[in-house]
Amino acid sequence: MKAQSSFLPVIVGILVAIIAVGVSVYAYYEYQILSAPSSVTSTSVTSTSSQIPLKYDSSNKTVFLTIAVLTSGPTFNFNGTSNGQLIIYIPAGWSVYVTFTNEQSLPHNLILLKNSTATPNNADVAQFGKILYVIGATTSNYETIGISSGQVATGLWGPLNPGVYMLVCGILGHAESGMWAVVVVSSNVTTPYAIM
Ligand SMILES: [Cu+2]
Repeated sequence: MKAQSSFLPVIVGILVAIIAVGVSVYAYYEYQILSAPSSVTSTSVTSTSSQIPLKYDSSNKTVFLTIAVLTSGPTFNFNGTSNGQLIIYIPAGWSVYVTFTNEQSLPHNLILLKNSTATPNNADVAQFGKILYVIGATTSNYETIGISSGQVATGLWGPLNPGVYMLVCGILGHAESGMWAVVVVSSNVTTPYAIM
């Protein structure tokens, strides 16, 4: 009995030591997680979550695309993006049903352009591409006319031939100020999606 009781403080001491080591290891990992650079985490999340599936109806080869000019972010934006950040991928020979909303009081329109330059280089979009479709204006008044203040306009574009196109606002200077996105029509695309 005497030998057993003298072991007790030793056992308690060992247990305390194990708990102390465990707590310090846990605290160290917590510290590592909390002090990890936030940019590392956000970069990996962005690169994996950037592919956005688009709604479509394969029976009539139509993609449903919603483009909104937002009041947040860059002034000259499509869905909050500017300067070609938004890239839309469409299967070859499919059509696109576009719903265009402008939440700003500043008027905007939406044009599908077969562009001849990589980026807009003129205030008039017709100077750097061929206007194929216009929503919110016409092919003759697109430089000044648009929709505004929550108005919605729709259009059906296509069927579209394979190629790279530009989505622009036709109002003078808007595309050059960043209001443009990219549309890629390709037989390599089977399911429509966008990245931004
Ligand atoms: Cu505009």
